[in-house]
Amino acid sequence: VIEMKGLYSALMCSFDEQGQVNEQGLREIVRHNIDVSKIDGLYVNGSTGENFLISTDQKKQIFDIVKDEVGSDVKLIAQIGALNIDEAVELGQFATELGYDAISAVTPFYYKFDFEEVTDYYTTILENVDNDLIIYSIPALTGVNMNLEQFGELFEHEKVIGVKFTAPDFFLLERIRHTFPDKLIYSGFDEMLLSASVLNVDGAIGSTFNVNGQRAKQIFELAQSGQIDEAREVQKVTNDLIGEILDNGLYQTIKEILKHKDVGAGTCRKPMKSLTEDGVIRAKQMAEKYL
Ligand code: NAY
Repeated sequence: VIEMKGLYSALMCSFDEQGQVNEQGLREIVRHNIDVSKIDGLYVNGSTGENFLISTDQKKQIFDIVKDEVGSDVKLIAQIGALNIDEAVELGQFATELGYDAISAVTPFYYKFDFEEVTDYYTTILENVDNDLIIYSIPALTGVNMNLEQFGELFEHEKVIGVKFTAPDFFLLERIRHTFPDKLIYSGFDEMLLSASVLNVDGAIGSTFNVNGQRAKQIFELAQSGQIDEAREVQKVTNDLIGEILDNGLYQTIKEILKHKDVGAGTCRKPMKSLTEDGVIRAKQMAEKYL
């Protein structure tokens, strides 16, 4: 698992006005992440990829294009979690055959599943997909909160190699880190990267790394070498930017910033709204000020 450590962009996807995948734009986003943001890997079809707004065929199309563009330049994690368990298995098999380094699955959401059901979901995926798996925990969006013991139960399966931990709970994060030193922990909130890095996470997965990857890497590396004052400075600038992005509309603004870098990032899928004219101007100002 050591080679899976590092910083991963939660990859954006480019869509055209009809909501179809824009292949050229998607390839440009991938290249920007590798060549400019200098990330170690890509987390494909996560929340940031608007995964829960698109069809199974589109998910496969994206897995395909991204693998084709990346080759073996950086690590690839395929987010395959879905409420339809058959779809999750099918996508897991698909991404594994394409050569993705690991799969990841969001906890099942919406119906307020209990832990027995969550365990059954992961077991079904693990029994049917021949790949390592990273749990994707994002309680604020899924409603699924797991405690230390429950993470421990899921980690007992040797193919469960880690967790993408997207929660502002540093008590739990520290307990997981301490209790499971051999599992991979990826921090999921970019604005808390320094705090998570100090607790010795193995990496991070973030939406803003699509544009701010170099700073994210600095924060992570400075924290690892104990240069906390310097890391805090970079986190401060990063959070100035993230604050402005969140105020203006998260995914729309990151796409607009990418467009100012000549990356064909396209639009967001409905029902996500488009930026207003003012929002477009603000994104341009962010691009000029920070990137
Ligand atoms: C995903 O699956 O794409 C992620 O969850 C990546 C983590 C991001 N979470 C969400 C919900 O977008 O990067 C974060 C987040 O956008 C960022 O910290 C701003 O809050």
